[in-house]
Amino acid sequence: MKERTYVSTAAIRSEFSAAMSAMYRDEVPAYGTLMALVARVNDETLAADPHLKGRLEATDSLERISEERHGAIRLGTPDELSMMRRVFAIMGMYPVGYYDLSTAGVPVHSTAFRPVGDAALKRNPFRVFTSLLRLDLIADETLRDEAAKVLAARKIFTDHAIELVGKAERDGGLDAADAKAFVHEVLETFRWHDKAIVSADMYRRLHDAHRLIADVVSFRGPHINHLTPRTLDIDRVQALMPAEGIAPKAVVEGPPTRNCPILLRQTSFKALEEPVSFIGEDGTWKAGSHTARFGEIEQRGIALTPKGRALYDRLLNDTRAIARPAADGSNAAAYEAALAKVFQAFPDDWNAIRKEGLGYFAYSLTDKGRAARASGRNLGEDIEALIAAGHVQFDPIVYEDFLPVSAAGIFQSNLGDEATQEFAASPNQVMFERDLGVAVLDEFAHYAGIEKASMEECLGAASMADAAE
Ligand code: OOG
Ligand code: NI
Repeated sequence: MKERTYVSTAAIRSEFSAAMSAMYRDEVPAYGTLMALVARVNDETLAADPHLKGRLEATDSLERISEERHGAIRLGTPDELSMMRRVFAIMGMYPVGYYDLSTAGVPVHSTAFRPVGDAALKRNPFRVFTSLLRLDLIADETLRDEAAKVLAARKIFTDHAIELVGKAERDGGLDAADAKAFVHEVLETFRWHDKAIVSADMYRRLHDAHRLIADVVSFRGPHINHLTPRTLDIDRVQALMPAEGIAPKAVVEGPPTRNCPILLRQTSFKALEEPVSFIGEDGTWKAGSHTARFGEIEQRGIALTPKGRALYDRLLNDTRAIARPAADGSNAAAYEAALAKVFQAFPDDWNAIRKEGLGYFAYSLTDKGRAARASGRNLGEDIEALIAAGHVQFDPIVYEDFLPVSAAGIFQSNLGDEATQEFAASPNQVMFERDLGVAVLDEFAHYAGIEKASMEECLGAASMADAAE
């Protein structure tokens, strides 16, 4: 029997990410402008910092950066979420982390689908921040029922996409022709539709309950609402955006500017008001508009340990107790000053971060360490001694996930400036995981695993009895 050859999940993910980027650039030209700006700033940053360039090259991370992006979608029902999980699994993307946005006045909870494991991330780290609408947080029972009815009737996946998912699950993969069709069919789910599936009146009522509810319920599918390229210098891109005709939000979300970047910093530009039409009583279309799609950039830093993350969360809270960024940007300077001051308590030196157990690192032999090994010396297994002797180096492991306070800030900046709604904090990870169909993965365990594997490999290489290569 002829052996079937399947396309790797990573190759399908790369194809899909590229197809999505092309589609969004077509639909939202400002995204193309932002991509060009980010590419330019990344080139300039690398030219000015040969050490950074060298380390990115040595850790196989340089190539992925220009290709790197994340997107976001908002789903309406548990069925949509569990099917989306099966779709992403075919691209090697799994749900990592649980984000409760209800505390921030956004009636959703979320996870991020992304590749896990060092090799898959280096190949292509495409991620999708995926939210599920929480109708249970809508007070108006009639509206809640109407919305649920509209959502139950829509089909966000094409029949062929669903068939191909079943086939991939049964056979353990897709061949080249099926993989190509899969990318094409799944892309349809993320496409923008300018014809709503509700009337103007219903849209208005949904919108009045919460703008996000109108965005999720009123359309045929969960249009991709932004795609975010990764920059090596977010402050520089933020400063250059206005000259490109793009107005960024007032403050960058996340930690302040630092020598040693931690976690994730993000900024976005406001969602565009776009023409849509609503179903009229008599079957005619009624013109209107909808605001959902925006642009964002991000800079990624080191993944923090639970101890480092607790320190980050505490410092962010302390900052926000001094100044909470206003939607209109009026206190941006005061907020940034408070952020910089409070975060002085977070060490800004890689070795200090490492020694205090605040961040995750990948360990490897230096050239000097390799030369010593080649001459047959056993360098021992004392990691601190190896580092002190210059035989071992450590590189920060990149944070691949998201931050709930930042995500809320990004959501809010796109929900308009009307007073934000308050929901009682009601994280419900159990319900989310039931709807998803699996438990979400623990981000910390994942980074710890990458660190541990690098440490074992490095110590093994430093101390093997047989040094001959
Ligand atoms: C998602 C907002 C969160 C991020 O980068 O934190 C997000 C949304 O608006 O649907 O994308
Ligand atoms: Ni985003």
